[in-house]
Amino acid sequence: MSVLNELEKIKEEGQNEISDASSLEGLESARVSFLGKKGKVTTILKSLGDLSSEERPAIGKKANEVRQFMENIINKRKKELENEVLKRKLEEEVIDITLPGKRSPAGKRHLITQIIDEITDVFIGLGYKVAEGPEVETEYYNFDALNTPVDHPARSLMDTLYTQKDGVLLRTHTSPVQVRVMKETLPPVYIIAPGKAYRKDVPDPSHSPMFHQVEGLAVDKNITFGDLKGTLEAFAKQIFGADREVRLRPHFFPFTEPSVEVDVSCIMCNGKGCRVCGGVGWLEILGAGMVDPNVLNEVGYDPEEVSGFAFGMGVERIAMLKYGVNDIRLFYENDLRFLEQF
Ligand code: 2U9
Repeated sequence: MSVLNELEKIKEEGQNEISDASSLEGLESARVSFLGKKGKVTTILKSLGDLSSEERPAIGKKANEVRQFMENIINKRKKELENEVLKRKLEEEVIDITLPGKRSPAGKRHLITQIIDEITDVFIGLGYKVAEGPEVETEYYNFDALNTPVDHPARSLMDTLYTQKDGVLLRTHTSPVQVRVMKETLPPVYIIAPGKAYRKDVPDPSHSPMFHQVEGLAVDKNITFGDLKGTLEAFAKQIFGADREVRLRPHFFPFTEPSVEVDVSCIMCNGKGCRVCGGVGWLEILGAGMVDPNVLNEVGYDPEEVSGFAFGMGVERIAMLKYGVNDIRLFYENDLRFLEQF
């Protein structure tokens, strides 16, 4: 068979194989067998040099035509097969855009954080600044500077969590923050100190070894007990409702004199007496008093020049009263069914 006939046969053969190729892989192996390095057309093209100068032009021309022809039909078939693959993929991967989407669960602030923010907002509104300080404190800032005698029961190993290091403890209240601020700045001082406090308590429905406090301090010229009462009334009404009444009962704290405990009229029964307030009509919400002159002296303030009031509240207690939660431990168990309610 002449080379020209052979080329014609290769052309027909190639045409069939290429149009029969049903996949991109099949088409590629057809291309290799005709146009690859050792392919049928390539082999003839490579052997052109062995031909006589009479034969070479016609055979060379034909061989190049066949190569060109095959390249064209391979590219055409390739596009067809690629379109088929795409079409199949589009059919298989249909997305029903009418189906409802998957909602990702939205988180929220912990109830204790919400209450701290709410209380903070009330005092920001009254012109107070927020102050923070270390949770690991010294006995000096936590007790001594706050007029708490060495033999006071709160300082005992029973009630306070001491570290291995002498004179270093986990703060039992956020009051040391106010002591630090007063030592660093001159009056007037209007601050609140929100944060964690620690006490050596065994957990039960109303005790937790770690809890949160918001304490407040106002020191200025001519601060009176009346200012304290007005401030606490404004606070109680904003947190517990506009028709709340506030009642002060005498109490004792080492760092304030006089000292009081503060009640609001029961949020359930408005003072009539019910299950929430144990029949008395009042709920205890915080402690407060006029800053003891000994504390003012200790931080370098002159009690003859300035006076102040201070108050302290347990955030968990406020949250429990406001939402009727009956066990403080619920705040720390991280059961989403509980936390999600707020
Ligand atoms: C300075 C001076 C005085 C902060 C105060 C209370 C009264 C109080 C308790 C409430 C419930 C703590 O969380 S609790 O157990 N606190 O009753 N705290 S006066 O007095 C201060 C603070 C700082 C320099």
